Amino acid sequence: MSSTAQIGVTGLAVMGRNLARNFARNGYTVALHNRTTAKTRALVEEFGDEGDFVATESAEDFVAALERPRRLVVMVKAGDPTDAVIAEFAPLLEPGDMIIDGGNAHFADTRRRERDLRDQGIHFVGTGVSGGEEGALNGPSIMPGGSKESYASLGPMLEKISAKAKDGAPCVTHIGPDGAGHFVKMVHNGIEYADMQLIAEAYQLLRDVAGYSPAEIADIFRTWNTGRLDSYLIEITAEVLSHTDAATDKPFVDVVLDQAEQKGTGRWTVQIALDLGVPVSGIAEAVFARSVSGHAALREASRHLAGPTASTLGKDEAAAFADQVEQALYASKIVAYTQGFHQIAAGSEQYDWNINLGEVAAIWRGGCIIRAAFLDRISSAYEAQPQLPSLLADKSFAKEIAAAQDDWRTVIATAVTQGVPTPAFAATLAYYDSLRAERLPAALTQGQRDYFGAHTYHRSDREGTFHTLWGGDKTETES
Ligand code: NBP
Repeated sequence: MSSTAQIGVTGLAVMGRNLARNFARNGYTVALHNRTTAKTRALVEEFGDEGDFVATESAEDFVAALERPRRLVVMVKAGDPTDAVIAEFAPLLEPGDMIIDGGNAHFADTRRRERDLRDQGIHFVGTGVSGGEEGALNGPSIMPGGSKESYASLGPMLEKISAKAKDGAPCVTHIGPDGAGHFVKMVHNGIEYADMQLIAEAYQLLRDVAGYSPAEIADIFRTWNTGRLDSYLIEITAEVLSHTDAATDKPFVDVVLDQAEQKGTGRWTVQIALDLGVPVSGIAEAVFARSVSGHAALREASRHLAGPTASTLGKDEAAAFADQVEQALYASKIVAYTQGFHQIAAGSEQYDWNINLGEVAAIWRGGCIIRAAFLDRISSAYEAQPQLPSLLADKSFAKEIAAAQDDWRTVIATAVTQGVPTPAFAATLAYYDSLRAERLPAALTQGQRDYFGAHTYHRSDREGTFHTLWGGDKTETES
């Protein structure tokens, strides 16, 4: 077999198949491989005329079809299947070759795999790919980690197949070494959870408090989508809300079981945030909200619990309330992104990745699920001040939140008095208020810790570590 393919894709389920087609449509010769060979043949039969494919049926033939250094994209189920594929292909590769894992791997696995393959001279490029199957075909947002050398060889190809932002910039950049790409993809998904939950809470308020129908709420979201909330998620939310179920003629959203599922990247984001000590409360509440929704038996057993007497607003009040909800949604969204970017900064520091936060925001402007007009603003904020301690420290975001905060508070207060659960709205506001507080009750917490565990405390008026003899005469000792 002659080595003509510039890139190869193994794992031809929806994502791999569409990525392979994307490479081929962009003029690359693509070697194809899948454990079940029927899928390889089906791809060539259906889409063979889209470009140059080299179908192979064995690992040896696949590797032989690739020009050197070999670029081998793995798009299989994350976890053990990825290790199995690496174990199958690594012995067939040579120093300088690249294995590009485009699956949703945990970044710790990516770090392990990169380390193991480095000794063999193989570049392992853990790569986040966002945009679902449509993105994979027409241009995803791509978050590659791995070595600089691998990006020099691979980058131009990824730039070609990636989504392009409105200004034409490719939605891909070298994120950083080893697991950096998969870490950033994980946080992207965490932010996605928060964004979706905030939109869902806005919907619930517009439905239960303002009394709008799903079709009316779809129109409200369409209007919002022409302003600062302009984003893919708001756009598809309007589509989902205006959809009518053909079988019952009811709004689609009323016939779907209200139990949200998850694949795990949101949970990982929160688990890792806890390890890093980063408060991602908006993302965490979004993950917990899905969890609560899935506890069907617990919810059933709790329906009798008392709540407030709820009332629906009149027409004029409802319109004004909808404007307030827009303010609340925007303010909470800024906080959720602030938390996500804090986590990326913390991960970057912990693992020495040197991630450019402005570039991360820039490559999320197109192709990915959280693409939104306001990522342009985040990107500019970090470009102007790469060491920005928090997005909330950016003057323009701080100004917008200042303008939104009265409505933000009113909306959450209304939700509380009406008994409508808005965990992500409330958590993001609490985070905002915690950050701006002159004093937090953490001083009292320190006192309690010192009382029961002699954990010591620091004073605000002088240096040192102190302990009060709580069980004795309450004198203070210094250690
Ligand atoms: P799946 O995650 O459903 O994986 C199916 C593929 O894995 C098939 O090609 C299958 O081969 C292969 N595979 C399995 Br399962 N076990 C294997 C093994 N032991 N050895 C070799 N191959 C094995 O596919 P997907 O939905 O296309 O996703 C691919 C990756 O992309 C996943 O990591 C996913 O998390 C990630 N991702 C998905 C999306 C999305 O929207 N779906 C978005 C972003 C990232 P077979 O045909 O022989 O069974």
